[in-house]
Amino acid sequence: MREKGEPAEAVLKEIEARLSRDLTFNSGKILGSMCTSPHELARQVYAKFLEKNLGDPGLFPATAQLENEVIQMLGALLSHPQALGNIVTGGTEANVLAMWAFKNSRTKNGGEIIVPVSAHCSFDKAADLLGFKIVRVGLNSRFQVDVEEVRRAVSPRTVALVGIAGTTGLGVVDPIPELSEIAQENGLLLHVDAAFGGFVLPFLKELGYEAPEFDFQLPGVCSITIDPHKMGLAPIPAGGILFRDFELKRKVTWRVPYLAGGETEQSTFVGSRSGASVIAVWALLKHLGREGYRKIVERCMRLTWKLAEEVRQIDGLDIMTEPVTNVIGIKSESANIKRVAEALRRLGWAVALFPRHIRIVVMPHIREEHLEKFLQDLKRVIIELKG
Ligand code: 0PR
Repeated sequence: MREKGEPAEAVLKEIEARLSRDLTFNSGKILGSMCTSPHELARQVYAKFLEKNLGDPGLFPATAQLENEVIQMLGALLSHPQALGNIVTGGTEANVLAMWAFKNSRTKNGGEIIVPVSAHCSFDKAADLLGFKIVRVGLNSRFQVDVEEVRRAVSPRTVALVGIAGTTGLGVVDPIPELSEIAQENGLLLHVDAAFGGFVLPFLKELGYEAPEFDFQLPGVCSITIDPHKMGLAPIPAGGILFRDFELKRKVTWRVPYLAGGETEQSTFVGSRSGASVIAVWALLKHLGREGYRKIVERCMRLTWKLAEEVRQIDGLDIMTEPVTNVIGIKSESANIKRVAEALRRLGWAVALFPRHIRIVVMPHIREEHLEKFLQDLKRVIIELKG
C-alpha cells in the first residue's frame, strides 16, 4: 500500500484492465464449472445489503428471519419443511458442519466414516479436522457407490455414511434409499451431499426424467447439503446445510454472549457472515418459485442430452455414463484426455479435467450456440490429436 491513495476512478480503471484476463460466464466458454452467472435480481439484492452480518443476528433480526424462511423453503424442496439449518459459505462448510455434528453426537474420539471414492474433497478436510478415519468405498458400473461394498465396510467403529446426490465428477446419484436402509439397520448417521443435485433432482420427475430418491423422505437421511451458489443461481458465498432435527443441529451450536446485538447462538463454522447472501437466496426462491427453477433445469437437461448424443457420434469419443443431472463426462479411446483438455483450453474452452474424463456441466449460462461451437472445436482437436 502506498502512502498516498489514488482517485477511485483510476483504481476502477486499473481493476477493469487487470481483470480482463479472467474468464466470464457470459462468454459461454466456461463449460466445466458448477457455478454460473448470478441471476440479475440476486445481484441487485446482494449489492444493496452488504452491511448485514448474520454473525450478530441481534442487530439484524429481520435478516435472520429471512434465513429461517430460506431454510424452510429449502426444507420443503427436500420434503421436510421442518428441517433446521443455515446458509453457509458453500458445500465445503456444509459438509464439514454435517460431519462435525455427527462427531459430537456419537463420539469424542473420531471413529470411521464410510465415503464413496467419488466424494468431494471437503470430506477429506472434515475428516482431517475432526479426527475421523475415512473408509473409502468403490463404485458400480454407473459410477454410483457400490452398496454391497458399503455393507461390508460397516464395522463397530463406523459412525456415519455419506451418499452423494449429484457427484462432482459425473453428476450421478448414489443409491440413497439403500444407504438409508443400511444406516437404519446399523444405527448409523447418513449425510447426503446434494450440493450440486439439490436444485436439479427435485424437478426431474415432473420433467419426465429418471428422478432418483435422495431427500428427507428417506427415513435414514439425517442431513443434506444443498448449494444455492451452484444450480440455485445465487452469488457466492451461498451453500446450505439442513438437519432433519434439532438434536443434530444442537451439536454444532455455540452460545456467544457478548455481541452488540445481544447474546446469540452460532451454528456455522464462521462467525461474521454475509446476510446479503441469504437475502439474495430468499429473493430468488420467491421470484423464481418451483416453476422458474423447473424451467431452468428443463433447458439445462435438454442441452445436456443433446450434447451427450452429439459427443457419442464423434469418432474416438464417448460419454462415461448416461447423464442423470446436467453433467457429462467425455472420455476418449484414441486420445490422451489431458491433451484434449489442454488443446481445448488453448482454444479458450475451460473444461474440468478428471483422471479418465473431461467434465462438462451444462449450467444456465450455456446456450445452444456455445455448445455447437464447442463441438466443432472438439472434433478438430480429436482429429489433430489422432494424427
Ligand atoms: N459437494 C459437491 C458434490 C461438490 O461438487 C462440491 C464442489 C462441493 C461439495 C463443495 O462446494 P464448495 O466449492 O461450494 O465448497 N464442486 C465444484 C467442483 O469441485 C466446485 C467448483 C465450482 C469448482 C466452480 C470449480 C468451479 O469453477 O467442481
